[in-house]
Amino acid sequence: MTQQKLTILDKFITEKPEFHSAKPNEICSILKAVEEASKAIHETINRAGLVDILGAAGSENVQGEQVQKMDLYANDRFIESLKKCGHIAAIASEENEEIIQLNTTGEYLFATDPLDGSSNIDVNISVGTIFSVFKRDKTGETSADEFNRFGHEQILAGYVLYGTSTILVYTCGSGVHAFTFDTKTDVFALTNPSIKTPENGSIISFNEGNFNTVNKGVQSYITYCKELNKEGKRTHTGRFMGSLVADFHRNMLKGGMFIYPATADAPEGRLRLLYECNPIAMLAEQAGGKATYGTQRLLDIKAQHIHQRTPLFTGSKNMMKKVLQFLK
Ligand code: AFP
Repeated sequence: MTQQKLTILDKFITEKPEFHSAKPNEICSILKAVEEASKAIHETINRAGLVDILGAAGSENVQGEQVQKMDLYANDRFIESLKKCGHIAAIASEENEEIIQLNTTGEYLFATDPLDGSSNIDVNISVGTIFSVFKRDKTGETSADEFNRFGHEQILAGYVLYGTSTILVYTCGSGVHAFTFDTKTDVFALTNPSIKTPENGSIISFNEGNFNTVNKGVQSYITYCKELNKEGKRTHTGRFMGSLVADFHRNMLKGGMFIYPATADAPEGRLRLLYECNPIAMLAEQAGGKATYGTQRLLDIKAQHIHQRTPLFTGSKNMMKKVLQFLK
């Protein structure tokens, strides 16, 4: 195997002036903090079972879900790294009921699910960190209301996928770029610049266990996906890992559709707007796909509180066009 000559993340972001209202050195510093925290998480996840990090921590988060030891570890790493970076005023994290104040002089707000899909760690399935950044228009102590913004106001969004390799994917509003963590050289190197998602796809990601609890429109679309073609062959393939970052990443690269609609158990949807759906929707659009909460664009929702939930439909342009016909 020959080692490829690849651009490293730090060099790429300083040389690519695509930050709109944000200053390149500030974005660079925030991404470096993300890099630092995710390297620590990568290392610990890879040693899960060898070190005491598997299983539940014995508490519930604000959503009433079991907190995993790894959730707390990941949350602490992000808080630590973002505090050091100096540009983040406050964090809204899935793991904390209230926002976490970091620096009164910070110019940005950071929303994160530090470890999404963490119930999968015990069975060695991919998990991810999801993050979203807004620019502030004031300084001083942050109020939780400052996070009540439209998704289209995000200036940086991304995720880190801890999978067969660890990949950091981000967008600053002009393209989606992916960097793979090189454990030999300890850097994230550009492996997939300017990702464009296929306009068509055949993957459908939906938790079938929810079928009888979703509305008729979603049911009809799922039934449509199961129809056979004239040759009696399937037209779609089902893939759902229960790990949003992994499901989205696969669909973005291969072409597909991820659906987590409102259900009887979760009438407002299961996924969180600020730190799951907003960043995923920005990435989807930047890669040429679409994201809605039904028939409307997801990035046009104005958040009302930091742990707000929303339905999510995201994927390839033509698949999204099709699902919308069923939702009307
Ligand atoms: P956990 O972080 O609690 O494992 O939840 C993962 C997640 O937020 C998202 O990654 C999945 O797509 C979704 O929940 C799966 O939810 P269901 O188990 O209800 O299908």
